[in-house]
Amino acid sequence: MINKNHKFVKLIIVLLTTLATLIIMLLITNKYLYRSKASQIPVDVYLNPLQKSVGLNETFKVSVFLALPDTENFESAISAAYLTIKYDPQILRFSYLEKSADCNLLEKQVFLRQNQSRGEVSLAKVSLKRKEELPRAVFCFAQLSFTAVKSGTAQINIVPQNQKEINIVGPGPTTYSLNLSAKSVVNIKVDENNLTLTDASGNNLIIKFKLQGISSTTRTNKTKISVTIYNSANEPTEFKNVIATFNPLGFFVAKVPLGQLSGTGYSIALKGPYHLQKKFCELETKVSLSGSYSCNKGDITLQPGNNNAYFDKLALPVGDLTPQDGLLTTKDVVILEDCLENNDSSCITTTDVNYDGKVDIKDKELLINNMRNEYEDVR
Ligand SMILES: [Ca+2]
Ligand SMILES: [Ca+2]
Repeated sequence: MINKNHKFVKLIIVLLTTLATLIIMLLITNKYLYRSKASQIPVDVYLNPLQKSVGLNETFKVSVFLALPDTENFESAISAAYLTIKYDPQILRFSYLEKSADCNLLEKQVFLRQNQSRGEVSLAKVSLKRKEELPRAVFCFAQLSFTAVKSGTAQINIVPQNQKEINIVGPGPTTYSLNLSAKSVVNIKVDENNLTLTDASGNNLIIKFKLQGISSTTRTNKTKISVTIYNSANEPTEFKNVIATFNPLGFFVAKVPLGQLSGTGYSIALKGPYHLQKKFCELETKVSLSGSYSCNKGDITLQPGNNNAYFDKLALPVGDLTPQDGLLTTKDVVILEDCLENNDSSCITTTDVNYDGKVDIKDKELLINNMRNEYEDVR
């Protein structure tokens, strides 16, 4: 009997020991599993928008969102991140980093490096806040502005962790891995005939035009033009100092706020800083076989919203230098000759008509060649 009892106790002890070992093993395994999980917290990257159709020269924004699975644990917040954003440099150009408060939760930017030839922007941001205030869940890491410089399709994406030094760190020992998906890629379509500009709210005239002698610019890619809109009674509304932006494909785009101007029978005259005025009677210029264009009666309808004008079939002729008098005369030639081979800033500003940063024979030729056959369009 004693022997039997002894055996029973022995059995109980063995069972208890086994159970305890199992529990300890389970705890250790669990702890180990939890740890390995914690060291691998995936951070999802979302870009917004995922699809975008833009016009040439249009500047648009792309937001980079980081998303953490654990929203409760302060330790698994994010206090700093370093990412590289890649884009097609043939089609797009990185413009600038937006300073919007919504995308500045990691408030201190410590590093921004752009490599346009490779199409890369590397950005590091950190937060100096206490860990309770650090961003968790889904938050906007950064907002970047790009400009479309060529027609075609392009992508913007985040460089994967195995290709580039990528770092996301939190306030605790937790480490993070970058989790990319289809939502980490933006598909951009750039259409050169889509002149719709991002900031073109209200009623606008968006003009695509060319300036004679300019297929590239080395001095500046912005210029100022005058736009005069004549209604059917030939009454002018003039817009001075309208900023136009050069596109590497060889044309400029300018935006004129139309206000209340709408209806039919309009004509539009453009005048550049060194140029004779040209008048256009249709929103899409039809040039003759010889490449010339002139018109009398305005046939342009201006509608609410954006009106696109394609005046780029011919270039505004060089001819009227400052002080502009509306004519190409010997006075203009004298102004240019006085500045020939003189590249101080005032000469460049007044007589570098082909925007290459120097006043030379090329500028003079443009002017002289036009003396024979160019006259300014008036009304
Ligand atoms: Ca003149
Ligand atoms: Ca020049």
